[in-house]
Amino acid sequence: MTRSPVPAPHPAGRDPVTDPGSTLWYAEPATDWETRSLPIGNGALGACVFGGVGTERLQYNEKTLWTGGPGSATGYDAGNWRTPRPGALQRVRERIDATGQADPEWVAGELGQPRTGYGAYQSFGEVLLTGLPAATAGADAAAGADAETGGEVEPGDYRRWLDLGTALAGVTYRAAGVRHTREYFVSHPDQVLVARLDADVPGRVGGTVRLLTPDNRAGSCVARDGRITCAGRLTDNGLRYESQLQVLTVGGSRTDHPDGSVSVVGADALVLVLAAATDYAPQHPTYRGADPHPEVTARLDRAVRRGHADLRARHLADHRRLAGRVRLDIGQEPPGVPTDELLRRYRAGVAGPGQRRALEALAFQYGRYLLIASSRPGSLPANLQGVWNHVADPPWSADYHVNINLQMNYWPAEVTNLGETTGPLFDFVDALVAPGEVSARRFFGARGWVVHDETTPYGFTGVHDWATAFWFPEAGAWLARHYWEHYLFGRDETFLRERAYPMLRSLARFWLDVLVTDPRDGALVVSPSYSPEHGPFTAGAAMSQQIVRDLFTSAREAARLVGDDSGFPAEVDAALGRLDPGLRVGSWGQLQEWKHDADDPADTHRHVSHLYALHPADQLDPDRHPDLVRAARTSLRARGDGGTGWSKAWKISFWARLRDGDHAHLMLSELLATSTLDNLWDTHPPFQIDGNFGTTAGIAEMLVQSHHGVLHVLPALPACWPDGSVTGLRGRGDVTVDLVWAGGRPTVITLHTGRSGPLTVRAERLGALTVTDVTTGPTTAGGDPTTPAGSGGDPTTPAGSGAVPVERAGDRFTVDARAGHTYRVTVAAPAGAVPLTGPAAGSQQPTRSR
Ligand code: FUC
Repeated sequence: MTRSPVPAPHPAGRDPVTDPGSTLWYAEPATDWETRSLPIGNGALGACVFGGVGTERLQYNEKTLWTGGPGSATGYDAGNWRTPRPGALQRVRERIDATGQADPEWVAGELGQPRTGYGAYQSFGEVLLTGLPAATAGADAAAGADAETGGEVEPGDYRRWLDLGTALAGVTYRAAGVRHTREYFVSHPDQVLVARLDADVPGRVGGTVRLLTPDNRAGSCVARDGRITCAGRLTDNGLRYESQLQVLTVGGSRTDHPDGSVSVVGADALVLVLAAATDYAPQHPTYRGADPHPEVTARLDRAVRRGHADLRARHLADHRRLAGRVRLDIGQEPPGVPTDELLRRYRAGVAGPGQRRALEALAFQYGRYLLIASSRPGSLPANLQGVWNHVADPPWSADYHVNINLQMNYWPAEVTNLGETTGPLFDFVDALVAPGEVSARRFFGARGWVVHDETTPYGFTGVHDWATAFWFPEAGAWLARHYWEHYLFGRDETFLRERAYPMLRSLARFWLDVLVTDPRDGALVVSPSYSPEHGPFTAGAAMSQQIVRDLFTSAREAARLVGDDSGFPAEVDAALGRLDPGLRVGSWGQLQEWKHDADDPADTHRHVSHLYALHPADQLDPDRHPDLVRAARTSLRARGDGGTGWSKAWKISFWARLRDGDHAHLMLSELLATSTLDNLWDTHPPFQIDGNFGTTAGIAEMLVQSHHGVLHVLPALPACWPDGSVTGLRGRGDVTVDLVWAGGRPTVITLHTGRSGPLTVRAERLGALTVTDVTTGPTTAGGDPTTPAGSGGDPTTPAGSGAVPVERAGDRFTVDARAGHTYRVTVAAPAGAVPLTGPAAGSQQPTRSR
């Protein structure tokens, strides 16, 4: 029996909820992981809080714990053909050329193969606390656990919560006259999970702590000096894992038990600190690094030395730095009811406008929170479930699907000011290059690299044989767009030179080698080409062509910026000149999904792949391509307003790009009402996190867009958010924007510019402008909307000590910005302005899709 001191407890019993507007909270413990547990995480490490009264479960994960890959019991080939298939690709191309299409089953027979050693993301285990104070049979029935101690949980007093602003989760309840409070966080700076249990009466904290480990591994758990160490190997692939949990007490006594558990009696407070790791390394072909034992030990020792108060302070500073950059006010009101009840009211259509907006604003911040919690530098990117998984066989292995899902995870990253979270994505994609080069040679005899429909941390870049989802060589190019976007937003020239450009060039080389001439018209096309995840194999499906065009265009621009004077830019130019752009208007006015006009107006498939040009790419602009944009709208209407969670999320962004704020909002409300679980996780179904990220990105897209050198504010504001404000959204060109709007039009636009040069802003319903350089003080008034830019006269009227050059042309104005300055633009109502009107929220009727 030993006692180990920790720093003084923080006051127990204080209200743990820091901001009711950004808090998920519940009046009961969770009984179901998927729908009700609350996620916390630091990118590498994640945990789900159940919050039972007598028994607490913290199911936890470490991102690299994967079965499959090298050493897998079933063998591993990375999806590459086990024996060469000379002529197979050519046979498929020839059939497509001869007959116009090929049956997916037949193509899968020619080019696919059964998957072996693919593996799946694993749960690390659970921190199980039993015998916690004050559970009556009734209270524990709610917790789904056994009562081990007596006492009364006072009715209506229980609360379980997750605060998005602080990334603290917790539980509080009163029992037998004692308030018990638990608080949890996962620290990025210290790489540990921390739990603290307090009571407002000394000596009333106690219980038994153990680590549960799933049975698909060979290992053991031992307890010594209050430290539980569980270590071993996954039986499938021999991956080493280790987690260590230190039990610390304030007062009371602590006992190690031979079964690997540690019990505490009569403490004032209890602190648990957990670290976990594996010997995974993102290194082709072995994917193994150092034994995790020394690192886990050192990490935990360091954290314990630091003490709880310091760990908490460092965590708060770290999280707040990211989370606090963006604030959204759309007129939400404190909901005053638990989050599951708020969602129920939203679904039932009985939530008032303030409550509806409360859920919408919460969903926006939740996506940011989840990205911070599941994607921090130093680990793998957010997978299909972020970092959270409780089973050995999660849906789709909780892998990295790259025909939209991984990409969607990162859609909110740049625009909602979380650019740093893209680090794991780029590290992951960089690590795909070595295995992907092998696949590019084996399948295509091509330079560059390739990955298909889905992949794992073990560089699975080949194929499997599920006919409708095994072939998608365009995935790499789509991922490369994120590198380019990262540059466009942040203008980090080193990133451009050292990472974005090499990635774009490598993939462009792949496609230069792989494109073929379409005998129908002599254009360059992708063949075989498959529009995810339906229809026949053809040549030149719209999405394939649009993605390759996007890649070539970005690679070309990047080549110019880095001054590539090799023959590469000319090669790309030549190919671009012959490339079929994949943009055709078909017989019923639709944007064609295939090169031949085969779209069925009754097709409501969840993938709306042929609109890639509209979003995430920026190839279609309502002003410059009205016919194509009209066709995209026709296709989108036909596809309907249903679909899986992520599909609805994508449609928020599509409608935002079409500048239809009410339809974008309709998709948001559909997603919240029909594809959202009580813990606000998106459901495909089942739980799939991409829809959370797509929601946040879609809302941002409604508020700010920044294509082709124009920062467009409030491009798709719905009528039901007439007044509001947002701070900290990012635009391409290294600009951060804060907005205030009233009556549906912007009243104050604040621009924080990271680069010098002209910055053009667009907004509808702009009246006269007053521009202040907040950094230096001069004021410029004017910007008469009728004065065309460059019309000869000075369009601005300097009214301060130094002129801020501003040009005004209709709904646009241009500020000659200086790096590091902040410009505040106050916007008067346009002459004859009337308040924004439109359909009330939810008054549009959704149409269905699958
Ligand atoms: C794609 C989608 C499915 C699912 C899976 C993880 O294949 O078509 O709907 O989201 O990824």
